[in-house]
Amino acid sequence: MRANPSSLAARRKRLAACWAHGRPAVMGVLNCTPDSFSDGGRYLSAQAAFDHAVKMLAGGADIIDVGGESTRPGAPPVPAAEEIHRVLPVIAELRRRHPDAVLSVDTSKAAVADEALAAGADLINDVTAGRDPAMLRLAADRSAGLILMHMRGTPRTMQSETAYTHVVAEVHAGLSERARSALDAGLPPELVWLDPGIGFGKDDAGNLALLAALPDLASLGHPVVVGPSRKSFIGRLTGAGVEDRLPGTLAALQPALACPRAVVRVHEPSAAVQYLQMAMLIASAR
Ligand code: HH2
Repeated sequence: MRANPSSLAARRKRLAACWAHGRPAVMGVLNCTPDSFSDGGRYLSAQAAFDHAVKMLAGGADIIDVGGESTRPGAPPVPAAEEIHRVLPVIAELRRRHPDAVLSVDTSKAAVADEALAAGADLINDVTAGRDPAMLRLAADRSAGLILMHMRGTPRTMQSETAYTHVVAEVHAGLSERARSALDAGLPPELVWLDPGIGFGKDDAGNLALLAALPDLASLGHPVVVGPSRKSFIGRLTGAGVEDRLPGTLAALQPALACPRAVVRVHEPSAAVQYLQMAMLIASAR
């Protein structure tokens, strides 16, 4: 089923406006899950999730990423019906009350993405880069944005698959191949966003190398997404506990400043906005 042209035009307009501030766009994480690694259980009720999203929008978030299944290492899979039950009321209410907000659904199931797009989502955030064969076609049919994130294996197995010969070359080649498939399915390049999958089956050196190489990923010609927020590599490298990783998170956003169209996926959008604003002002004063 194709959406009507006026809603497609509105979606295109919202997505293009993500970079209206001239800095990387900030995506606020909204986990409607009982078991996410840093905020599991906090936003399980639709009201708590909605209130948190509104707070993130007020703090400057350009995009709200609503997820109903944790991807932390070892997380159990969630049936599609349960995922839909967790995310749909939140997306529908956000769309109704915040018509200009860019809304993303964090799912790897086309059935969940389908419902979320119908409820008002603009963007599919797929941590499996379109492993569900229906996903690329769905995004193309609906003119939805599609984030293709690199991950080896599944959340259950990924941490046993962290050995690469050349991590940057292999991850970029994998994403380039997935982007090609998305273009072949009919998506235009500006709707295909690429993410190296920080923390998804990479060791600490791999995560650092992929962050440093974010501008090289951007040179493939697509917007890039990066999600280091609060992740365990920051804890291992600095000794900070999960609640105390904001400074390390902000430092990890720095490579996004060198990309023409970047999105940073974070748990504390207002801090990220402030960091990016100041960093841009300092760079332009040089
Ligand atoms: N990281 C997480 C989830 N989704 N999507 C993209 N595109 N990039 C990421 O780096 C990414 C992601 C994991 O973080 P979080 O959502 O906070 O945890 P959980 O998966 O446990 O809900």
